[in-house]
Amino acid sequence: MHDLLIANVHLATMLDGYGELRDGAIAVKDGRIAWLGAEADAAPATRTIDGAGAWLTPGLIDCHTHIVHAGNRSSEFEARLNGASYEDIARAGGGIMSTVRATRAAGSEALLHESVPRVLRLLAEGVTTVEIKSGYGLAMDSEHAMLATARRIGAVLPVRVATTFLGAHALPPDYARRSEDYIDAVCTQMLPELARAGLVDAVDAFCERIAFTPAQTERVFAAAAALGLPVKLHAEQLSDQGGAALVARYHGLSADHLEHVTQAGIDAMAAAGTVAVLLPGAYYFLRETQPPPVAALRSAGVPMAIATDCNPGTSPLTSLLLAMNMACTLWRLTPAEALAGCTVHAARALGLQHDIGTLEVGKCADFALWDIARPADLAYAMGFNPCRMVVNAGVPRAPVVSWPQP
Ligand code: DI6
Ligand code: FE
Repeated sequence: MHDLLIANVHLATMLDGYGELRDGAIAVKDGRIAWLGAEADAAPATRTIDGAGAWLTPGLIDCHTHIVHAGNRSSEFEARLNGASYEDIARAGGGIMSTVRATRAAGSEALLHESVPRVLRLLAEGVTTVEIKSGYGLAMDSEHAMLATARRIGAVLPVRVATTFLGAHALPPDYARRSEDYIDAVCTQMLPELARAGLVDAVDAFCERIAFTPAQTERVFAAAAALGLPVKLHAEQLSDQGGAALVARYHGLSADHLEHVTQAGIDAMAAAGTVAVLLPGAYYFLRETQPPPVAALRSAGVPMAIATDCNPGTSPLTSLLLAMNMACTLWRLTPAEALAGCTVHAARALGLQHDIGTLEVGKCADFALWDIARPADLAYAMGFNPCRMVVNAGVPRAPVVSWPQP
């Protein structure tokens, strides 16, 4: 006997496009998908939920966020719109270092309490897995606090959390003009210790003129490989650094941003099976004008994921549905590609494709139920949330989760 049957639903399995199965039902046993098929063939279960004609998709996956951080940068946003220059803001101590200062100063409790409301916004829209990066600590204790907070979020809220160590995000002021020394610390102290503490699922870096060089990035990747950890990369966001080819050489899970990626980078990703994680929120917020080469990625067969990049500086975005809409309107992804980008391909970008991202027997029973007429409605609407119910590993919940939980 199955534990749970959700009947009277249309399924988007996300196998081959939407993988539509109308007038279907899905059964769960021990937190996993035990059966799915036509409503008429469903066997009785211990508990049955009437889906009342809703669409059921895999739970959404936000595979690139910096959602754990303290403070925000709205004053910078406002100053810029009142005519302040980048230099004015930097002189006033703004930019990424202001978030580093706020994150270092916040205790673990404050970090949790500031971050949870953002995560709740994602959860209300059917997100069941979120990736969370460090990178606003840039020192052992504060990077540890960020990753431990990410793990706590996964323990206290109904969401699976994948952690990513992004020590090579920016050069901290205490290492000014000593970037090689900082990369030494990242590779020989921070990463090994944080990995030993079980806080690191993957390793990321920011390879860019304003951050770290390809050679420094490669040192971080080599350290990750030595620890058996998968890598991903902020690549080709502002300029072409050859980062996509570099991360592909390390069989990376993903190359993220990619506005400036070349055909050689795309070919290397296709050969390695590296996912392209596209981040329309940052493109929009920075008013970038060069879109990622979606047509070339598509024709090379590189899977495209979509994520919020939720961060206080370049993408203060906590709606994965809006990111889907932006990917379609700004870059001409199809609604089916956008939904695949937040399910099947996002799972692959986290190395979790065996467990989540599609509706298949044996996979984890993470679902979102939507009051929509067709799957394209998810990418179509802006600022509208049709999520009716969410299921985390077989456990149904309301979309809106209260905090602190009763
Ligand atoms: N790319 C970005 O857009 C953010 N980090 C990165 O690697 C910027 C982070 C910030 O400004 O706080
Ligand atoms: Fe990012």
